[in-house]
Amino acid sequence: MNKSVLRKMCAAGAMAAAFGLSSSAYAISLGSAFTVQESAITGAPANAVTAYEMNGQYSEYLAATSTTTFLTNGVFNVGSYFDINETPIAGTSLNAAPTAGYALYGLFAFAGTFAANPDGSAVFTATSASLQLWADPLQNTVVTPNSTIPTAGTLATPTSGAGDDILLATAIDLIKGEGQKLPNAGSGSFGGGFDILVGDISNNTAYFIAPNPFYLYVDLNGNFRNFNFSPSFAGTIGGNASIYFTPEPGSIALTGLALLGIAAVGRRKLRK
Ligand SMILES: [Ca+2]
Repeated sequence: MNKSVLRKMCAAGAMAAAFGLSSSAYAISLGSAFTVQESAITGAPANAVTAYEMNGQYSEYLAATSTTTFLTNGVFNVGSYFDINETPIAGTSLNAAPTAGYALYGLFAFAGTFAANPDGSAVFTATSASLQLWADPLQNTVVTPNSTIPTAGTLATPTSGAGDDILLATAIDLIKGEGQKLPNAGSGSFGGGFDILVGDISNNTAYFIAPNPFYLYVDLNGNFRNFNFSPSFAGTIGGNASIYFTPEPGSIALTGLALLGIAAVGRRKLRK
């Protein structure tokens, strides 16, 4: 087993642990394969891409709305699809030159509670989340996080170039959402982040071929190092965004039952 696969499996285990999910179905399904058909995007040639992750950069505006509650909204831009070894997949139209090329971006808004500690660390618990994933065929959309405190769930609005954009997925159902800021001293390159799992996704099935339906797991690792909790705070944080897909647990359960059925049939055949 190569290191990246091991890391992926450990990451899935860590996600499951972070979410307090004892179900092995979750542990094995986070970061599972998904397939998109690029010709669903205006101008892109037919090309079915099977990937394990969307990876890119994000920016969010994070603000306290009281000593215990926060709101954040942000934008991520997908740089590449990643394969199971976390290597960018070549030969796709994602971020390729016009007119075949297209961009992908996401908009998110989370609300919840937080607890700040004397050492500068803090823990966030999301209580609501909304997320949209968009394709930008002309690669011309300009959108940045709302830098004022919006209403909970309000997504950033593009300032230009959104007329050609195609809505690929919408989620308003928070399954689980947690965040943390590490202590001020000795934090690493990022120092904090959010892990958000959303479901009840309405998606463009011409683009997202499989799995359907799916959950989206958004892993944000941001530069929280200079973010000062007093505990009042407001500011912009940027970093790395990883987006994973996972079949909805209902479909996993059905698949598991189907596999059990196949196994049972196999044993019966062996006995004959
Ligand atoms: Ca556009």
